[in-house]
Amino acid sequence: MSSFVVHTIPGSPFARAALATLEEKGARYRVAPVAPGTLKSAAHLALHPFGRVPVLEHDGFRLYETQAILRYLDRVLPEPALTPADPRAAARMDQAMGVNDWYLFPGVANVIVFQRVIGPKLLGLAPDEAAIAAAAPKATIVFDELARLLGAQPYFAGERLSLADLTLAPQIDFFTGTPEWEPLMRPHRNLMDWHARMLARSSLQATTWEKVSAMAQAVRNPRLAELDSSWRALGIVSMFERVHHSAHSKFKDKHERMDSFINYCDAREIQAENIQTINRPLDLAGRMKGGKSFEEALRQAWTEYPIVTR
Ligand SMILES: N[C@@H](CCC(=O)N[C@@H](CS)C(=O)NCC(=O)O)C(=O)O
Repeated sequence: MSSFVVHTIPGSPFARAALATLEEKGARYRVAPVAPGTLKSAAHLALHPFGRVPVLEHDGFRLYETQAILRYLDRVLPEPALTPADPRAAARMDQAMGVNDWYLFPGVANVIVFQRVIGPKLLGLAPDEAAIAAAAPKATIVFDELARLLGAQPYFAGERLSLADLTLAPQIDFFTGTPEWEPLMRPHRNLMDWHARMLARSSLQATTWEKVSAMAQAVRNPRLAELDSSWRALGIVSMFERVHHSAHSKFKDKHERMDSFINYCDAREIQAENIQTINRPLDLAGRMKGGKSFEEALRQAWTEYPIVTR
C-alpha cells in the first residue's frame, strides 16, 4: 500500500498545505507528530537539515520544502490536477506560491501570527506590539498584492483550485481572529470571499489545528501511546538509551529521544514487526509501577523480552 507520512508540529500552515493537498487528492496519509521544541534536535535535523516542518515520506522517498512536496503530490496523484495546463495560469499559481514563501510568511505571518497566535497559545507569551506594528506596512502591501493577483477570479490560478490556493489559505486563515484581520481584509472583498470559499472546502476543514492534533494522537498505536505516557509518568524518558537497544545501528545517533522513537515506530508500523521493542519498556514500566527499582525492572524486562534475531 502506498503510504504518505507528513511529519509536522500540529498547527503548521506549511504542513496544512501539504495535508490539504492530500485531502484534495483523496489520498490516505498519516501525521507523524513532531514535538514542539525538537526541531533542532539531531533526530529531526536528520529528517530536515534546516530544522523545520513539514517533511513528507512516501514509500522510502523523503522530501522537505512545501512547494516541492505539493508539486510532488500533484505529480504522483494526478487526479484532480492542481496545476493548470495553461502556461500563464500556471505562472500565476507559481507567482502566488512565491509571494507566500518570500513576502507573506517572512516578515508578515511569522511576525503577526507568531505574536498574536502561536506565542500566546503555545508559549504563553504576550504579543510584542512593537514587532507587530513594524510588520503592519509590509502586511498591507502583501494583502493588497494578493487581492490584485486574485482579481475577479474564484481562485489564484483562475477558475479552478490550484496549489497556490492550498498554500495561501492555511497561512491567511491564521490571521482570522487577530486585530489585524479586519484592516487587512476590509478593502478586499474578493480576498474575503476567496477565504470563505477555501474554508468551506472539506480539505481545509479536515486539516484545522485541532484536527491535525487529533490525527497526531490517533496515529499512535495504543501500545505506543501507553508506553509514552507510562514512561513520562515514571520520569524515565531520559533513561531511554539504557532501556532500548540503542546500540543497534537502526537507532544509534538517530533515535536517542523518546519522541523520535515513537515517530520512528509509527512511521514504520514497527509494532507489528518488532513487538519486543514495544513490550520491553512497557514491561519495565509495569514492574516499576509495581515497586521494582529501575535496575531490577530493566533486567527482568530484558529477560522477558530479549532481542529477537530474525
Ligand atoms: N521553506 C519551508 C518553510 C517551512 C517553515 O518555515 N515551517 C515552519 C512552521 S510553519 C517551521 O518549521 N518553523 C520552525 C523554525 O522557524 O524554527 C517550507 O516551504 O517547507
